[in-house]
Amino acid sequence: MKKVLQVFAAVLVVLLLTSCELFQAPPLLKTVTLDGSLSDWGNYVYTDGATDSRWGANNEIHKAGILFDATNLYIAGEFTKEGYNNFMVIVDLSGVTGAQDTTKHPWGRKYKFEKGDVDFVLETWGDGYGAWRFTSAEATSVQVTLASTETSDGHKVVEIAVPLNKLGVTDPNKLSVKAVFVLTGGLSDDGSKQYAGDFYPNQGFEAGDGGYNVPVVIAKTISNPLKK
Ligand SMILES: [Ca+2]
Ligand SMILES: [Ca+2]
Ligand SMILES: [Ca+2]
Repeated sequence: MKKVLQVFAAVLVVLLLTSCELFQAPPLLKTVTLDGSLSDWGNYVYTDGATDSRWGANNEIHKAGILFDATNLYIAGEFTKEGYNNFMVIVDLSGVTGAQDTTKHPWGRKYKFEKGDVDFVLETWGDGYGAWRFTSAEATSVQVTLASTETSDGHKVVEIAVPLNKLGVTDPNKLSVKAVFVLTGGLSDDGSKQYAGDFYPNQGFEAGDGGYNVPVVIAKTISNPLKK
């Protein structure tokens, strides 16, 4: 009888461990194809207001998304932009230690998260990009893969893949990402203001000509996997 009980107990332990494993199912999200079409993003691509830019229809974020699989971080965007304005994404990766803010950005952008650090920043103007991994000491260029197209109404559409191992991610199974998307401009001549035309998600402080005291503190982000 004692033996039966022991076997029963052993089976119970195994069952318990297995169910724990199930509860910790890897948060690997989705693999997308880099073809400049966001149709494969499903619910992972979000729509931003079509008329909520401080700078009008030519500097507008329409869609944005971020997700990952076992090997890549993926970024999606649909936007319009003028001049040197860019579609920018600022990313905080769980388990990676980055920078307090974007001070080390080679083009001098001034943003920070209210909560979290900056691990990766990408800016794109459609058919080209700049991308950097941020640490407390420096921002180093990262090579990514980019596909871009243009819609019939002149929106630029981008799909980007960044190898997770270039971002310091060691275990994608435990990864969560947090991000904000900005239609960014530069700094005012005296460096006191950072210009930003549109945000996704909306921050709530959007106002006036889109010039904000530096650094711009990002309060609202999107997370994947979604926070429960
Ligand atoms: Ca695609
Ligand atoms: Ca918008
Ligand atoms: Ca917006």
